[in-house]
Amino acid sequence: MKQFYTLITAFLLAHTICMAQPYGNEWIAFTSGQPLSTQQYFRIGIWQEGVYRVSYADMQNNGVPVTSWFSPDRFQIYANGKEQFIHVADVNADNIFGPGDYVEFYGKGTDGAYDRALYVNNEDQPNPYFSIYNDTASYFLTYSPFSTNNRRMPLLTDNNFGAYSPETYFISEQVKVYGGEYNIGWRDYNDIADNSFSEGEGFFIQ
Ligand SMILES: [Ca+2]
Repeated sequence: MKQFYTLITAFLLAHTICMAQPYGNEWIAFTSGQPLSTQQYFRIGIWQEGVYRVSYADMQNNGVPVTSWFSPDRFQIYANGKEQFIHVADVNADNIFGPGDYVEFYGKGTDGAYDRALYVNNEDQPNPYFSIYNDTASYFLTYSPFSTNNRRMPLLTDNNFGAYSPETYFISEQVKVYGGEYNIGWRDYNDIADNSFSEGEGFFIQ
C-alpha cells in the first residue's frame, strides 16, 4: 500500500510539474476550452531593425479583414510573446480605422537568445547576436475582441529643445555581427563533429 501511495504522490507531482510548464504560446487569446483561437493573428516577418508602417491598404491587400477591424483602440502587435507598444494613426480622427490610417511599430530581426538553451553549456554559445536558424522575427498583428486598453506609444509634441541643458557626454555601443560562415564546433580525431551543440558552434565568422 505504501508503494501505491508513493506512486500516486509521484504521479500527482509529475502532473503538477507538467501543468506548470509554460508552452510559450500563453500570449495567444485561446477560446476557453478550445484548442484554437477565434482571434486572427497575421504574421509580419521582420529581419532588419527599424520603424515599420502597415497601412490600411497593406492590410486589405494581405487579407486582413479591416472592414471589421474598425476600432483603432483594439489593434495589437505581439512579438516574442509580448505585446508591443505601437502607434495607431487615425488620420481623419473619426475613431474608425479606415483608408489612410495606419499602424506603426518598432521591429528588429532575430538574435541568438532562443538558441542559447540548445548548447550543452549555455555559456558556450559563441554569438548571442546571430540566430542559427532564422534571421526573420515574427511580429503578429491582431485585433482584440476583449480589450480597448492596449499598448500605445506615448506621443510627444515637445520640440522646445532650447529649454534643455545638453549632456556633457553619452555612451554609445556599436556591435558588428559576423555571420558569414558556420563553425561546427568540436570534432573528434576522424574530423567528425559532435552532434550536440558544443563550444564554438554557430555563425560568427566574417
Ligand atoms: Ca480614421
